Amino acid sequence: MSTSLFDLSGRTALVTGSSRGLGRGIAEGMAKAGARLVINGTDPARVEAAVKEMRAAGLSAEGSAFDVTDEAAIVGAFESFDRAGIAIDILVNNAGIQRRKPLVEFTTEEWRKVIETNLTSAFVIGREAAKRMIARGRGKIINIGSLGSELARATVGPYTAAKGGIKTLTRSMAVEWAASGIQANAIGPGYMATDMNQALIQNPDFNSWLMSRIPSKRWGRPDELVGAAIFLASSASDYVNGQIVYVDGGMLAAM
Ligand code: GCO
Repeated sequence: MSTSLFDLSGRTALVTGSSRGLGRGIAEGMAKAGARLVINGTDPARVEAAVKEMRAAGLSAEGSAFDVTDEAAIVGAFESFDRAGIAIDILVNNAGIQRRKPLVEFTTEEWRKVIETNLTSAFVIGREAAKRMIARGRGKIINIGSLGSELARATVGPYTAAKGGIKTLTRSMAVEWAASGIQANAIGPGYMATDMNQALIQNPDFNSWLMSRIPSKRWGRPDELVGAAIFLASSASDYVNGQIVYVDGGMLAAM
């Protein structure tokens, strides 16, 4: 079967939070599928390093360092893309943070920081990307959700609330923008072995519980999100809208 259905050649993808972690894995996978990648992060030096490493690997990459909670920086970044003639064909709203403590101990400021980083950013960046995608009559938006988009775990209340919002924001984007040729979907990673989860990975009691809950009996690898990302970024998903694809080793299927 032709692989052109999954070919991203000629398309430019912006992946937020892609200088490391899940975002970096998704960005590299999309670049290997032919896309030109715009690498984002808050730290210009880390973004530059990621771009250099990807270029050294023969991949098409450039950097755009901005804080996804800074609306003026986001608007400025898209205006710079406009001036440079860069059309963002694929947006992956990946940037996010995790904070773990009992809900009653979170300050309102801590709550706001998680919601702003994990949810509001997807709205603001999605809005700026969609304005331009609507004008072109096509675009792909992929929001990164979580098992927390469906289920709650104690001590991660703000993150869970944000990721629940990602699921329904994705549906809102799909409903409003599908007629303009935009497909808006989400990926729900399960427990992936990333820096953000190192505290959990190092915890024997948590690992024992988690392995009892995951049918695949293992943590996921960041590169295991690439297939779903390429599917949702490519022509293979042109009639898929408002969906969340879980890559979770079967965890959501199990009681
Ligand atoms: C946690 C983890 C989870 C995972 C992922 C699961 O503290 O439970 O950080 O939130 O990262 O989101 O889908």
